[in-house]
Amino acid sequence: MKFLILNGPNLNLLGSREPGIYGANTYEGLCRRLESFAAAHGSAAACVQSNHEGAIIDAIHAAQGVYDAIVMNPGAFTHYSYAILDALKAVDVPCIEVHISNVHKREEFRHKSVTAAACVGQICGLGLYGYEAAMGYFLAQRGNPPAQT
Ligand code: CA2
Repeated sequence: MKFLILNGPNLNLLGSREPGIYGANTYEGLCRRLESFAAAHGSAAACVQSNHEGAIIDAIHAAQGVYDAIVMNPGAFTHYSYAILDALKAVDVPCIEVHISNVHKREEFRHKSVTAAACVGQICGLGLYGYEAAMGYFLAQRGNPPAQT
């Protein structure tokens, strides 16, 4: 499978601040980990991160016909971007929304996702493993489940 791993605003700062919430791993480390996970399952992962809503929308549009699945952490756009919701609805590429932290244990405004309605499902609170869990779901759907570790 070909995965697009799409991360939104501020996730490029992973590992540099707020390790109590987001862990100590860097964004680059996350990308290498997910590329390795994909390769170990006969797949490929491309990582894209942007702090700009329009660039995320462009990446979703460009995924059509190129990627089999999107694993997306829209960052704070999760909570208010109807434009990203519409972009997900406009393409045929299935998406799982991932949040590193358990948004339901945090501020009220983080409890609502407007983008999850266009996703197959949502994973939160599992740290960086959530991205692999989402990829594992798609692999299993394709009859190629990841080995249990
Ligand atoms: O838990 C998540 O993955 C979030 O999507 C992260 C977003 C936040 O706005 C969502 O409510 C939940 C924020 C990402 C900020 O990432 C940082 C990473 C390291 C240092 C500072 C920010």
